[in-house]
Amino acid sequence: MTPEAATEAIEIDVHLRADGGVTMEREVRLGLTAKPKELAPKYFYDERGSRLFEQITELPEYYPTRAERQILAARSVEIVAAAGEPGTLVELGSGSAAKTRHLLDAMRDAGCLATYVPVDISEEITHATARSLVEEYRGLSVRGLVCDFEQDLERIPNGGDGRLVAFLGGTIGNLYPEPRRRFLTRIGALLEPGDRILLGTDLVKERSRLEAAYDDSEGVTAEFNKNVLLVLNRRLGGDFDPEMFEHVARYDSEAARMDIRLRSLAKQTVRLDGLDLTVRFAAGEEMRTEISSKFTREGLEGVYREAGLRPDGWFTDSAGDYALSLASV
Ligand code: SAH
Ligand code: AVI
Repeated sequence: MTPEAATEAIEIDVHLRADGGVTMEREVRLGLTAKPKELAPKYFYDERGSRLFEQITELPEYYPTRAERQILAARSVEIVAAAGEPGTLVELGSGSAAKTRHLLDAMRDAGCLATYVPVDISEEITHATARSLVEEYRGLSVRGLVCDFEQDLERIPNGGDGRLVAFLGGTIGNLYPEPRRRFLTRIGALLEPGDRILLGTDLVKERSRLEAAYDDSEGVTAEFNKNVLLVLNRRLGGDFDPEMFEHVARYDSEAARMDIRLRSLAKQTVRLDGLDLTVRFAAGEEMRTEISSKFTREGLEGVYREAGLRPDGWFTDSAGDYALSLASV
């Protein structure tokens, strides 16, 4: 494809700085002045953070990506048929869309593939993904959205030719229960009768495997976690020293979620000029940077019900580690 043709096939709207970064400033200030301190996981994903996540997906300990890929490789034809052979695939938190190719292949082979709508907060990876996909899928139109999907969900274009809304990777697990219910309810409002959501969820399993998946022996997840501090330094004029924090990944079996934190290695003071804020950390103080919820089939069915969605498809990998589920309105 010529560069001109590729440019015509791609349209990406960026809505990150529509509010001049005010949301980030407000959220980070609130998080750093709260007790205990907390940062939202969406701030991991600058260009380096997206690259580190890609490395995580290849780690021996991080099974979710492999499990989801296995399901998609085996069941995408069935999923696309169950979704009514949609013309548009919307993908929330699309990242590199590596596994998404299985769905796109199935849509192309069914003769319905027209439009792919990647929705991601990371601008660089969304552009790179769009460029690769228009090269790989002849005639594909990419209508991407770079935004916070929790804020800008309603900007997703209405395909008119049937939509499958994929939310893969287990990213739904990074939302707390109440925001998750609101988010799924809003997705439901976007769906027309016959459209489907396809949700990837990691399943409850033994602590040792979960904790290893989030604290790998090569230290990639630790780097990914600390990357949020570099993002704050760059975007909010901070002077965090990532070496002064250590990565903590614990499974909270009562809440059925991984609890990811950064622990301050000493008593220290951090300055964020962009917020005109000085933050004090005690030695050993922990700041949560992410949760990653794990589900059971029954629990997830309850989550769907609370959001007014009807589960109508359940697919797991051979080891039963991970599930893809379909739901409709
Ligand atoms: N779907 C891919 C990537 C998962 S990583 C996979 O399964 O491998 C999570 C992705 O969601 C990242 O690409 C990140 O940039 C994006 N993301 C995280 N929070 C987001 C938010 N609030 N709004 C939009 N995208 C977000
Ligand atoms: C993107 N999300 C589903 C990943 C997860 O497993 O919760 C992010 C991640 N955090 C640490 N490792 C991977």
